[in-house]
Amino acid sequence: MQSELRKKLLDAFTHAEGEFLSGQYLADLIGCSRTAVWKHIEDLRKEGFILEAVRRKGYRIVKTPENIIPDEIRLGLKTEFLGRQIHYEESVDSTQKIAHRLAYDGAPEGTVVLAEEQLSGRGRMDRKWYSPKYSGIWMSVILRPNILPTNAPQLTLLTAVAVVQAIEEITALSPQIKWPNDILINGKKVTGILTELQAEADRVKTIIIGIGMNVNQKTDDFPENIRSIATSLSIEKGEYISRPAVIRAVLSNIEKLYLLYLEKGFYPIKLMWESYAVSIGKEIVARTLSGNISGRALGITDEGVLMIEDESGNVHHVFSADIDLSGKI
Ligand code: BTX
Repeated sequence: MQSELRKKLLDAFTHAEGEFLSGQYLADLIGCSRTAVWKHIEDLRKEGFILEAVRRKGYRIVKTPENIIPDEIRLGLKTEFLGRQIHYEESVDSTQKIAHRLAYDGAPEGTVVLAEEQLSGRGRMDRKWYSPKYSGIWMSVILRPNILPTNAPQLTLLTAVAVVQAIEEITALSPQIKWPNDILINGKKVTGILTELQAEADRVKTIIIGIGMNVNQKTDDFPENIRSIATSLSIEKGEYISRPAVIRAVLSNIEKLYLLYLEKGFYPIKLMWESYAVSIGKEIVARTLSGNISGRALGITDEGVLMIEDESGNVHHVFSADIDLSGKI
């Protein structure tokens, strides 16, 4: 949208002080058709403005874009070390990249990288993670546990539990986990987790946990290729959700579970994880790089490895895969 048009529209809404402005009024004001007004309103929505449209009344602004202000997060944050250092950016390629660099340069454990948008947000196996401006939480967390590299996937599962508990606390929704890293609500993906390592042969130096949470997107905001599989907290709850509140809850739950993990090991986390897992006891197909395995998901091992029992009773250990819950190859 031209910056002059944008300014005229925003000025009009500012003067309206939350009252509705009709489509015709706005069309006259900026000298365009009502359809063009609607397009401009959509542009504002993409920038993070929350606009209400009501037939015969017109449009009004409910909320201006909410930047995540690091101080606002720190203010109510009940953690000892997680999120005490927040590296905040408006727009980045990927928060993972920045976190890797900060970790390499010696950033303290608990440092968090947050961005309003990612231009090349990444998922597992070089997949893309769609991270539009202002509507989600795109964040990477730096941890330095003294564990073996083979145990690093446990941190993905730990983070999944923390995210589920945070969503429950803030929205009272009941998410489920699909092994290893998808958080689903009503069968659709609301959060993805990507764990990356800086490690030596026998020791983890740093774990970078990337968390992508869809918060205030509407269904139409998702690109067509993921519209049927993705959802946001706002879609599921039917209301606007404050991102700083969700961030605080996620960070404090990660810290709580991480301290428990360092003290007691993975077992208590494993029990919690299994209580949220959607696949356990079900017929599933694990699509791995070396082929498909179908059978009943038995649970996870103490290392966080998925166990599947096939038709002949053989138990397969799956370290990395995409899970299909339909049960058919
Ligand atoms: P994944 O490989 O399990 O999921 C990636 C797949 O999920 C994509 O191929 C696509 O089908 C679907 N997808 C892409 N974007 C979205 C979305 N916004 N909502 C729902 N589904 C989507 C999951 O990988 C790990 C994602 C981690 C993202 C965080 S964001 C902060 C950090 N920085 C970064 O670059 N990645 C992580």
